[in-house]
Amino acid sequence: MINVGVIGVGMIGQDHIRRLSQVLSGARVAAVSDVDSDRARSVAAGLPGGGAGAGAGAGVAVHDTGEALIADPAVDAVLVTSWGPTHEAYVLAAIDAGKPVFCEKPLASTQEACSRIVDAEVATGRRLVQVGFMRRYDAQYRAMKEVVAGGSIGAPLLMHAAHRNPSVPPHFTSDMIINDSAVHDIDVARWMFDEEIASVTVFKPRQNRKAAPGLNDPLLLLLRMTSGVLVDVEASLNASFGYDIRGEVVCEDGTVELSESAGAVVKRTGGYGARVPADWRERFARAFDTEFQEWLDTITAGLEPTGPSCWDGYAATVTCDTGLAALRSGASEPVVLRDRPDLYKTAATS
Ligand code: NAD
Ligand code: ISE
Repeated sequence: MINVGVIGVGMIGQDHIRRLSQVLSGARVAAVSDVDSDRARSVAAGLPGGGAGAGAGAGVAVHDTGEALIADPAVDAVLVTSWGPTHEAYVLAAIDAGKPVFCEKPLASTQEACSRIVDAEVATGRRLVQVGFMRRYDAQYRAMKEVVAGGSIGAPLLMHAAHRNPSVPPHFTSDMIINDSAVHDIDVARWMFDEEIASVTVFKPRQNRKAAPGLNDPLLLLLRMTSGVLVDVEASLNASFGYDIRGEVVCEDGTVELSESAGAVVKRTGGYGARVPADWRERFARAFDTEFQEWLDTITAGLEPTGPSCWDGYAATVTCDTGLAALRSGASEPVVLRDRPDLYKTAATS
């Protein structure tokens, strides 16, 4: 049984706590921490053994700081689900403590911070960190990658992708369309074709009337892979009708695409239809489950994580930064990465 400590118990933190405690096997939430201490206490109180103070036997400990949680000997592994700019300090502290750490995206919010994490992990000589790019665990994306890698429909030429959110909170900015939303599509492109992104161009279509003033919604990103494969990504924030994730890879002898729906398709007089997911929690629920079960299984076996690595987190953040530069310049901007350390020479398997 892996005792997991969770730092940041907001929306996704609570969703992951639910899956760790109620859906998956082999884990127990042993401790929580949040700058909002009332929220941390209330989340702990809702868990089996909850309500107890820090260090209290088999209860769920509530720590004042993330650092105290990481240092708690009762915590075997750390889950970081706090705001992006706070990730670096917690991931570095977990590496320093020699504890496996699962960090939600982004690994860190600047490329310099990601690079410091890469250096710290490389210095230990082994992987301790996994980054939360859950699309790699989605059954449809996995099937798509298998077809592309299998070569049965020839070499890939293009990928079309759409990432449509029904709506976003008022604090959402144009930059966040790239580094909070499209970062997933950037990771998918790198993983799908097992190669880096060479350049990014960003186009601004006509603005959606539902978008807040000044918000460039939607955006169209054009990613050129090092092999020349082109990936276009429509990133929309106010699709209204639901959370719609689309992907199609065009190869020399055929195409492969994500299915319309994972659920049942209903036909009735005059038409047919299926459910559109309400949000990312619904669309990727099974992917998150698989992501965490595989992470727990590797840790339990004493192995290094096989999922998205610090290198993947670093490359995604650098590519997002390049996208921000392209948004401002209107030109194609080159992605410039540091040398890939030997620890990450083999691509993550998930
Ligand atoms: P949220 O605002 O709902 O929750 C964040 C929580 O972290 C809050 O409770 C906040 O009080 C707490 N917090 C902030 N700073 C902290 C600190 N220094 N120490 C401890 N706690 C702190 O945000 P969210 O939507 O749950 O997002 C959290 C993270 O998860 C973000 O990095 C976000 O990008 C990521 N995320 C990933 C996905 C995905 O699809 N993989 C989806 C949503 C969010
Ligand atoms: C959110 O933070 C996520 O990571 C979701 O997967 C993404 O679809 C959404 O656009 C982001 O805001």
